[in-house]
Amino acid sequence: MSTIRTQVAIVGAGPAGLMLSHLLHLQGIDSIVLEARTRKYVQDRVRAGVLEQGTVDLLTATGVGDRLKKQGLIHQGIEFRFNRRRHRIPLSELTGGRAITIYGQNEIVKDLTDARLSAGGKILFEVQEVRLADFEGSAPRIHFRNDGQAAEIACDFVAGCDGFHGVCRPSIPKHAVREFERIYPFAWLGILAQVPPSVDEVTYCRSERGFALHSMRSPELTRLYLQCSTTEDLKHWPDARIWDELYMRLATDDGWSLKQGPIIQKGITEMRCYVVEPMSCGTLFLAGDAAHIVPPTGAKGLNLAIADVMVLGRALHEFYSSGSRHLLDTYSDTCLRRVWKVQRFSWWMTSTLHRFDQENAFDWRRQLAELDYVTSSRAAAQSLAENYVGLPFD
Ligand code: FAS
Ligand code: PHB
Repeated sequence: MSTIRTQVAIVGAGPAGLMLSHLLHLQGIDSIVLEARTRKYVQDRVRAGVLEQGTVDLLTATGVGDRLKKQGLIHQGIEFRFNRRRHRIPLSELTGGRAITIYGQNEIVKDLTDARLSAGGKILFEVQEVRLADFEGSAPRIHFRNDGQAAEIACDFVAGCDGFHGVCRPSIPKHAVREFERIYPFAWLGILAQVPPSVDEVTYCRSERGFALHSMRSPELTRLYLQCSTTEDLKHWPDARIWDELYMRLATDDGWSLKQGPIIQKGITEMRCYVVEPMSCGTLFLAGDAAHIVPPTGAKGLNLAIADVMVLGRALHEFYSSGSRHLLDTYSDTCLRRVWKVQRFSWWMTSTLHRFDQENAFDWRRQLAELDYVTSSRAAAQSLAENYVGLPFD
């Protein structure tokens, strides 16, 4: 069996794992990334699309922002729709010029993978049976199979960036962690359509028939979501039914209309809130969806993953440059402060814009009052805008 030596072993080639490997490379710290899927699979996987200002600034500052700069769509506002009326939240005006950028998560994964491989970085795709060992001690190891051969990595630290369904978090003994969870009684049916967007900015809609969201990926590609039940079966959603439902939910009284086109991708996304505390155990550090899940209503999952690895990258740099473990020892607390604020915002967006089975007429009116307040009070709109473009890093 071959043993590979590195400083930081990273499990997962999603945005968290790849960004961490990139940050460590820029600081002269060696890492290896293990990924269960093929390169094509992770690069084609349609997920996030909204980047906070801080995420864009970090990608640009670390030299992987060229394509983002050329192809990203900068939005200085978002729109809320309710009672068939449109209300714009001027994000940039309310946050001193900060904005969001529309750029697909899969494009970021492409940019980071290219940057890592062209800099001689090591990413092993299609590995199997990843198993962590001795991470509670000072000499962690990762056992795995690569091309059918048993192999192991000996390292100083393990970064668990393997998402919610990975192996790193479950490797931590149950008694060493506390879990916080809320699962919503609905899901999102998401589509990617080959048609120009019918809105200029990301549009959130609360309608009698349920939530709907109009987003995009480019001037030719539209991304749309609608609230559906958790037991929904895609075969009961032919394209025509999806467009009809979106048409009805997004409708306004000012003549706006929804452009329709070929649907090239469909998927159902569950809606859950989840946090594990602490986000580290010995030499194992969790980042991104491996440690926390937010419902996508606040567009925060990817941005939170990047925020985590920015903190972890700094902590590992401090350790390797000065021997101090201070930032490593405070990594979990530092990240959790932001995680819980983002959980709060994502919960607010989800509970204000979706229909709940158990709701009554009072809840319905209260939701409307929430939206009326946030679209008519500058103070409330500013709070929303500050959260949406991304809270400043501590
Ligand atoms: P990821 O899940 O992206 O990556 C983990 C990687 O680990 C995967 O490549 C996986 O294959 C690999 N892996 C898993 N187990 C392994 C094992 N045992 N061995 C080796 N590798 C393993 N977030 C936003 O900010 N904005 C949005 O607009 C948004 N929209 C979303 C829409 C949808 C439909 C979904 C599902 C999510 C959305 N999110 C959004 C959240 C999403 O972007 C996640 O937060 C983001 O992918 C988290 O990145 P990672 O933590 O890197 O995890
Ligand atoms: C997306 O563009 O995929 C998107 C936008 C906003 C969200 C979630 C997803 O809240």
